[in-house]
Amino acid sequence: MIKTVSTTPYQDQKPGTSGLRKKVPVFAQENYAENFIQSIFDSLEGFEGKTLVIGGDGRYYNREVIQKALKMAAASGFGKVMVGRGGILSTPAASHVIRKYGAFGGIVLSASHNPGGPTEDFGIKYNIGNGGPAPEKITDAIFARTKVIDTYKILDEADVDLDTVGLYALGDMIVEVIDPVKDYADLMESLFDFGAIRSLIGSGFRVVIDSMSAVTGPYAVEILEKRLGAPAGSVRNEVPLPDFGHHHPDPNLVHAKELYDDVMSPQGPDFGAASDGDGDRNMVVGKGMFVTPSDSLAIIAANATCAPGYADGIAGIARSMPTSGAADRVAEKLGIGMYETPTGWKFFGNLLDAGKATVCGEESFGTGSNHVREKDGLWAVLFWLNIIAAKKKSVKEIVEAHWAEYGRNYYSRHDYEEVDTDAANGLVAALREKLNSLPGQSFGALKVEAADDFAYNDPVDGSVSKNQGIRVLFEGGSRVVFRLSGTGTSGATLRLYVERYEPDSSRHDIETQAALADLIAVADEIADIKKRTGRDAPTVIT
Ligand code: G16
Repeated sequence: MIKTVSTTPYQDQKPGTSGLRKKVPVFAQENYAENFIQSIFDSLEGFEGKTLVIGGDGRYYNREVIQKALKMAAASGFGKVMVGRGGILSTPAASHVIRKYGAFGGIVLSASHNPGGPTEDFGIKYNIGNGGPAPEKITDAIFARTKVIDTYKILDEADVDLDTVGLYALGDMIVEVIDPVKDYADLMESLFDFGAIRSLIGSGFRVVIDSMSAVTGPYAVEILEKRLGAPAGSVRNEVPLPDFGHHHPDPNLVHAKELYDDVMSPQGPDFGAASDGDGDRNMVVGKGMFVTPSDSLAIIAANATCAPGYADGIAGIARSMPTSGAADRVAEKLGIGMYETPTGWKFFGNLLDAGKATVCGEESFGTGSNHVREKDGLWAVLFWLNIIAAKKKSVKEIVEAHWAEYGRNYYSRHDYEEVDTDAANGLVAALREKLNSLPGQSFGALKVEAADDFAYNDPVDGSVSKNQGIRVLFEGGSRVVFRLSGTGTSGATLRLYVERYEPDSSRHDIETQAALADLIAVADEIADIKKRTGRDAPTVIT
């Protein structure tokens, strides 16, 4: 029976960089999740009788919201929902399932790299039929709806058994519980040379993946251990836990430090990789070499033809504005298009759909391609293994050869987390005021060439996105960028992105923070970071 429930709107349901992310106690408020889900459905047209995909990263509250979403989808007229067994689908796997089965769209339940647990983070995101995050015009419509919603519809039925693959009836709707791993693993096998990677591993090359007690565990075990023959135990923290084992499932030098230290130790593995809560981020570490996400994008693009799925070459590269310009040099050499978008994977969707870009990447440990419409952690790991197998070189040799050919973009991001929101907004407002006066000013040896607030004109649909980050560009190609994160759930997070280009290969072995020290000091001088945030140092440096 369909129930229509009266509700009152919440005013704080504005989707951020990637969907709505809030603490679990916020989501657990009466009708909070229901309001948002109904607002999604109310903002869509023509889905009656069609298929919706639902899956999440298994974090705390995942199952509860999936049951609500299933009953609401049935009450709203969807014909079928495909849901991963146990409520599990990694974000890239959800994107693939939407595309493969021609679904109308999908609901992805995740707060990505943010911690999970009763007082930690949860999130809901809507993906459209191309498998990618909904563009701003849809998220804006959803937000507008959340502000006025007064009823939602839900089926008054028992919960669906999510733990057994099969078909179930829910009112007039069919629920298909699917194996969350198989379709995705098959896709990876179709893109990469599994034979070559299997031989590499068989020859003694030791690979370790840290799934950080998050969603990629079952995927990594199936692909790395079962299909590629890596010894059992090569995937660590492989069981997804609702609280990620109290860890922060963010694959970076701070939260995946144990893995990093292991790979760097003399007796450690040759290659290490980690992924985040929902499986779309990746970190790649080789012995003696951490690969920055920006370099990873450039190197994957430069060597794309090593992988069978990209043997015919790539059409273009896209990166978010704060991502380093390393990929730009590759695009220039290959004579292909290069696109600079705002932060947020949703901005790549149009470029991928239009065939303008084949590979995309972001400094925030995200890399992916046109195989799905999300960034894809395991895809990036497999691409690296494929390149290593094809070139028969170590990660370090591959990275150093790349720098020697293209120059090195020294790059780092400094995060100031949980800063007072007014202080962070004040810092950005003061920077905006200064933009016109900065060009021509010198700070030591650094002279400002240009300064602006990044705006993006989408070349496919003509939409314009303004105020996407403040750039201060110096003569010689160095730059600092300031942005407030759109994914945090408490206070504000100020991100400072610092980049310096060094063409001279005799200067490619400087420690990153030392290579960027003058720019970091100038960034503080220009933005008054320490004074305005009251912090002496960033919380996270990547
Ligand atoms: C999300 C988005 C990414 C973005 C990242 C950081 O990643 O999908 O496109 O780069 O957040 O965004 P911000 O700097 O606004 O915090 P994820 O992995 O959290 O979904």
